[in-house]
Amino acid sequence: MKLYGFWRSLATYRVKVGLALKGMKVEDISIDLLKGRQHDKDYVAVNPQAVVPSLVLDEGGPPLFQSLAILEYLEETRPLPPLLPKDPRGRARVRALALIAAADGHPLVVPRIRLYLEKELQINEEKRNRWLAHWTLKALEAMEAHLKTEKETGRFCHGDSVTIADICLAGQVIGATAYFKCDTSGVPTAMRIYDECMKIEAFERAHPLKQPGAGAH
Ligand SMILES: N[C@@H](CCC(=O)N[C@@H](CS)C(=O)NCC(=O)O)C(=O)O
Repeated sequence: MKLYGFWRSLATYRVKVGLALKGMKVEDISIDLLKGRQHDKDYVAVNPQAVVPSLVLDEGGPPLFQSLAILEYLEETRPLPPLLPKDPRGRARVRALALIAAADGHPLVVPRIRLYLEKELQINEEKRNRWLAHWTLKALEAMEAHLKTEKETGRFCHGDSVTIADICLAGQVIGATAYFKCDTSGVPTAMRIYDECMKIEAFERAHPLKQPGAGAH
């Protein structure tokens, strides 16, 4: 399999963690988002949305896209270890927590949004940075509100084993801490769970700042 991604990409991080947890190996292909390579003709042929990640399967066929859809595909094709609980209600909770990060928080800080704020709306760097930190923390606070009160929260977001919610939470915390320097003191449960995740090799080794080329820009 080939994974088109980028060291800094949190959506790529989600897929890398999922693949590692499932014990699957991929060839990494870097699409340099900071140089705008996602818009190259060759890559747009892979992913017409011009975003990473995209996963090309060994069996061929069109590449998979959207990190959560890819994680669900991995779950369905390689059920062990499970990344979703068995009960429908638990699955709904895990997916909902994951979506707070992946659908509500993360999309507000991706390169195309940042570029639009800068070039089209002429928003200066100081204000852009406030935007990035604000929306990143908002999503974490929304997750925290569930995690700190709901009895389903355990060592991880849902019980004592890793789920897709933890993968998305970890990416969101990386955005908050490694990129946007958010004050995370108000999200202690999220941070505790993040620390638990980082004890697991799949989470730790996929960390964006540990990828080849990290920090090169
Ligand atoms: N919802 C998508 C997000 C994909 C996405 O926006 N990826 C970012 C990197 S994390 C990207 O490629 N951005 C390119 C751009 O904004 O131009 C997913 O989860 O896969």
